[in-house]
Amino acid sequence: MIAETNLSVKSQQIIDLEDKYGAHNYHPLPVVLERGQGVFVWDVDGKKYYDFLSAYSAVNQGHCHPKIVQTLVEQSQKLSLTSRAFHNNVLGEYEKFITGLFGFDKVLPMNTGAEAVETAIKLARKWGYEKKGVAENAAKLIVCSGNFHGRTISIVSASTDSDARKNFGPYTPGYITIPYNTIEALAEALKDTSVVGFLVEPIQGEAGVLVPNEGYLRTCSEMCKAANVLFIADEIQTGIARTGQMLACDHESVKPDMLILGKALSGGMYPVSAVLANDEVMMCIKPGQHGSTYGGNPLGCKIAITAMNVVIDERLAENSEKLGEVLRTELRAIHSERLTTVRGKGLLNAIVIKEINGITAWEVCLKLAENGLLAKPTHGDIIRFAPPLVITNEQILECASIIKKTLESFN
Ligand code: IF1
Repeated sequence: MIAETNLSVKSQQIIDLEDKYGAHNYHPLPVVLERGQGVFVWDVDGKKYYDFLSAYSAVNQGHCHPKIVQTLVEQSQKLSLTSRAFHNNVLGEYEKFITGLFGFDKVLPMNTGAEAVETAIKLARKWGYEKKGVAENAAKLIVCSGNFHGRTISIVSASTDSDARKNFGPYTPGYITIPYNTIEALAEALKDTSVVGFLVEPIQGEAGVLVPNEGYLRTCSEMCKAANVLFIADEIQTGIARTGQMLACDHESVKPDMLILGKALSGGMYPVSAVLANDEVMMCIKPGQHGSTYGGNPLGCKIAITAMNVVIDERLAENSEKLGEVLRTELRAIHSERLTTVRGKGLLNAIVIKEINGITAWEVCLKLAENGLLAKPTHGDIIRFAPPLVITNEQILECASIIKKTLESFN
């Protein structure tokens, strides 16, 4: 794959199919992938790339991890889906495993991240009415500007990004929006006694890997406790070892009242998401009040158990912590007037590109792809770098030199 103009015939034919028959809800980089293994992906012409996006941190365990594939193959030939109309022999095993791993009484299993966020919003409201005593239909949720929590109507109703929300109204009411990483704003919002929860990303991913001040999460969780408001951590992107700890909240020893997981919970093999909470919150939902056809299916549960054991057995959080430091050090040593900022935690990082002579982050990503590294810009000038957590020190150093070479090639 080289620049947008001269793709191989094979790649162009495949892209033309998407263009003609598929919704245009994305603008992908002009690369057509066919195979993935570990930190590498190959395009249809056999060109090999480092994957520095990891499907937005869903393949933390690396592409097509053999142990996760094996679980998929085995369970899919036994029992894939029963619905929750009946019990199955896997769900209880998974629920015990995942609640024990993260330290909560119970889990509500869903499929996509957005579904889990919607579930958390419903749980917070239900708890607010039935336990906190908020007047019916008056519950409010505090969210942060710059948030990304998914693409459903109730979630984009909380968004401050015009692309995410414009012309999708009327919007779901009941949100108070405050600036991210600003304690005073949270203190003010918490004075409203109809607030039931504070929904926050420990690091704002889509906003461009915005890492809050040291102590922000701890102070927020303490303020929420004092105000009898649920601290709800959306760890769909920051969780599962991505930032150098199992959860980004772990960096400050913060235990959220509700934990939302997705993406790498299943190692990129199958949509699995989850909301974890203790009984005071979780038992507010009674039979028939929430659910989903695939939620808690035996195939997804088995895959999630294997995917999480891979994270533990291969010590991916430690690797993420160590190699994140290496990557940021290497990137900060690059002398390029285009490279203005390097930021991140663990292996969730981003650089900010200053446009010079019409060279934007998009052009940089096209050139990175030519040089064998896949990454994609967000919000125009930010490039997120998030390789699978199985990457080695040698590979990180090679990727840093690819990034260095690419930036210098524009000089
Ligand atoms: C897209 C990025 C966007 C998430 C957090 C919930 C969800 C996501 C913190 C919803 C999903 C994905 C969605 C995808 C691009 C990517 C993304 F931040 F990761 F880069 F959009 F902001 N909470 N993030 O990051 O989970 O329903 O997708 O399973 O929609 O373009 P989902």
